[in-house]
Amino acid sequence: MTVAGACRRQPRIAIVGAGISGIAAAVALRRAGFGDFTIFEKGPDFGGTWRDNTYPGLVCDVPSRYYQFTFAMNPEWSQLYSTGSEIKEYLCRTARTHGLDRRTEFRTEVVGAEFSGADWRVTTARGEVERFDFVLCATGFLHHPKKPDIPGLEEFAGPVIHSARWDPAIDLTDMRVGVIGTGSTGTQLVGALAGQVPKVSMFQRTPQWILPTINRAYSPLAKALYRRLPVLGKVAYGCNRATFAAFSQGLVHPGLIRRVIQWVVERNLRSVRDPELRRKLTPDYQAMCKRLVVSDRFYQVVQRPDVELVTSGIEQVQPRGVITADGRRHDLDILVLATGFDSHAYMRPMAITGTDGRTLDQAWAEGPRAFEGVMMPDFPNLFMLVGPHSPFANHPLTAVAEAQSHRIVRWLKRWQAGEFDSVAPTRAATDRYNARLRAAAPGTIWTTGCQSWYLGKDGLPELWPWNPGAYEKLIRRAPDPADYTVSPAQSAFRAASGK
Ligand code: N01
Repeated sequence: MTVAGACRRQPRIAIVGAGISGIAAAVALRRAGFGDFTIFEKGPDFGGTWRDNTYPGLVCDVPSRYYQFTFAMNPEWSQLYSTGSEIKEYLCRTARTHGLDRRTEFRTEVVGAEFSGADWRVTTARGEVERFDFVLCATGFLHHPKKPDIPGLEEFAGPVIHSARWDPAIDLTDMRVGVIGTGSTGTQLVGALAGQVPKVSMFQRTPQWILPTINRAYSPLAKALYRRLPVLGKVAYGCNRATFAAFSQGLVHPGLIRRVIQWVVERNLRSVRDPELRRKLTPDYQAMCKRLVVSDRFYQVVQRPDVELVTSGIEQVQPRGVITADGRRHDLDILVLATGFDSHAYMRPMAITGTDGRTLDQAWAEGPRAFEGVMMPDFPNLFMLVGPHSPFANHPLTAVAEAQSHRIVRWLKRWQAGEFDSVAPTRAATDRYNARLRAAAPGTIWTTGCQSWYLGKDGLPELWPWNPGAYEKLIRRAPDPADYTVSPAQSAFRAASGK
């Protein structure tokens, strides 16, 4: 497609992934009048991580009045922090309301995308190849379960199940359950299983700070008010946003918020009466260095006689249980791996090839890098949603995805106006941007002495190191043409940019 005579041309767009960010992007495209898009989704439904995760006790730790799209405010949330299934239903409903089911190819995995010089050739696992002007990678970063490398794991006689691949058909009633991992998932699982099964053994490698909370249900009256007065939903969204902005200050700057949070979590830990158990549960790093776990019941549950916190390291798994470094054997009937995700994969293992045969693996040899979280040099007309260094620590991805969709639509409009055929950020701009991120990283809580899935190969967080509000401001402003290389019409592009 050429720029000449290209007035009001319609781009063909591929969106890979029908989770939160894929839905946000597709709705933004629709609303901006871009109707020629296909969503490729490897699973059977919308919802992404909220479709894949169905383990008992799954509750979102961001209030639902904030963890929702601004274009689809839901008055019907049943409680302050909604369950995974309620969020999944909300996402499916929103997608269908906006007609996205008609544009989605479910059970269709994209395995590769190659830039031909003029457009993208997108290949599915069935071997079909389709051509698109733009590719939007909305694959998220919590979708590849991480299996621990523990000797003997394959020998275990009972089921071994990752939390993100929960099997509701398994009857746990008489089972002694081993849960490996103490992140957000492990703590929620143990909270839900305690009392429902004869025994839960929780294998802890690193203790977590726990932020206490109260999850309350919305009364029928409250829901009716939210239904009748939509402004209430907007007010609640705004209040939550302000609260999270204040909380985020603690993540990216030392100071009062950090001290307050530290005080709160230490006080919460004092609810554990047994000093020995309390000692075992006490982290040796600052609160929020790892992603803060939010729970209304974990400390109560871990003090139950039918719950054991095992802190001696796992040496080996045997057919009937686990042997720990202190020589003890823990008899178990099922092992649940709450061991997290390969959060650095992003859209991999898709094989993505940009200009001059440059592959994504080559571009990311030193770790995932992007320009402003959404684009990469050498990969023209390819956008990421919630890409590297987006602000996703305790911040709702709904808000991030909406802001990034706004930027993508802006580029599509310029393409449609014939300003360019392909656009990518320059390497120089991307290097400068990433140097700024690296320079700011030491000021954040994430580099204060803990291991976490936030950290990349270089030990620095793959997170936006400032307040999320600053990111939204950045991504919603007009891109600076000096940071981009466009083809073929540099002059038309610059003239339109007023530079
Ligand atoms: O995973 P994690 P997660 N032997 O990586 C341990 C989101 N989420 O699934 O700390 C023993 O945080 C590991 O130990 P250590 C949220 O963003 C959100 O819990 O590395 N243990 C750790 O304890 C969250 O942050 C909600 O020493 C091993 C645990 O496994 C993200 O998902 C709910 C081990 C992994 O913790 C991931 O959370 C749930 C081994 N070999 C999840 N390997 C909401 O509420 C790993 N571990 C929105």
